[in-house]
Amino acid sequence: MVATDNFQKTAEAARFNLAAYLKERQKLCETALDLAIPVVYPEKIYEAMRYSLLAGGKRVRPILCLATCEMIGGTIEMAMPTACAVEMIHTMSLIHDDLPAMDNDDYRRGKLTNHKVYGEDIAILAGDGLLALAFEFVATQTPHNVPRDQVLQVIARLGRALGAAGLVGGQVVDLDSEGKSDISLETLNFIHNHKTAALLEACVVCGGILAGASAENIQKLTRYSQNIGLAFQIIDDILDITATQEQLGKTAGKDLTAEKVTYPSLWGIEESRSQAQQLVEAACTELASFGEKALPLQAIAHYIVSRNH
Ligand code: GRG
Repeated sequence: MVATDNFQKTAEAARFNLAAYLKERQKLCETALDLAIPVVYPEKIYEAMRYSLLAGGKRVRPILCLATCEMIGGTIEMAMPTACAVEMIHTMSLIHDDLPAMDNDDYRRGKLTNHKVYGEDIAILAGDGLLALAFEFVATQTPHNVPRDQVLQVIARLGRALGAAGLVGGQVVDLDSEGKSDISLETLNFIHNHKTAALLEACVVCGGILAGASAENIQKLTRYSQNIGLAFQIIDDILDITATQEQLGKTAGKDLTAEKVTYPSLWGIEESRSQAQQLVEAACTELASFGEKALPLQAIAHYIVSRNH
């Protein structure tokens, strides 16, 4: 049975070239993001927004959104405005996270952080500008073959994923936990389910909504994305210990220096890796009913635990 499973996994992997897929999707996203923000007066703010948005990054979130829309039967065009929006939102959260009032980081995506280049005032506004544009972009750029009530649902989902019930709430508990060594697993899960998993869930679920997914399929997508969301953060914590600044594009070892409670600090590296692997297996199982159409999302789930940056 195990031999058959392994054989099937190898055969599927051979049929699906993830590296080529990611490269092609990254290129599509780069082009769309570049076109999304022309530089006009007052140039300084558009340049600051573009500086962080076009600084690279793996583009995992927009690619998840596109892949889900396609798996459910939609097209890349239907999901591209939302894909751009989730990357704008993710980038704004990184800009604000890096500010001296929060994580105080000097490097991000291999470059100086936004506030180091443009100053704190403009960095805050660049984040605000990206956040506002994200919603405008979904509302005005989603093609009209997507029913308007689905667009409205996407806007509502994104808003919920970002606010106090999502990223903002997770960041608040994270800030509150700083310097405390007695953080429980429950609190750690709360932080990362909100700070990291909520946006990944919104990417996947919104991709499904745009393609008209049924309520049952939305449930499957929700469970898939919650599992990969937590796995993503566990690996992020491991990489903070094991990867170099060059690989990460930001300061390495920050969690250790700040004596932050992380998954590896609670479980150790090997157990953390094994937990992440189990979450990814569970995520992939959720998509079994989609057959071959689920290969991209399943391969992305495996990439999340095998990545080195
Ligand atoms: C969203 C309104 C609003 C405010 C932001 C600052 C803040 C509130 C939240 C912090 C969210 C945060 C920084 C979470 C960390 C998520 C994470 C694991 C980032 C790393 O993502 P990667 O590895 O990075 O995908 P790249 O650079 O590849 O995109």
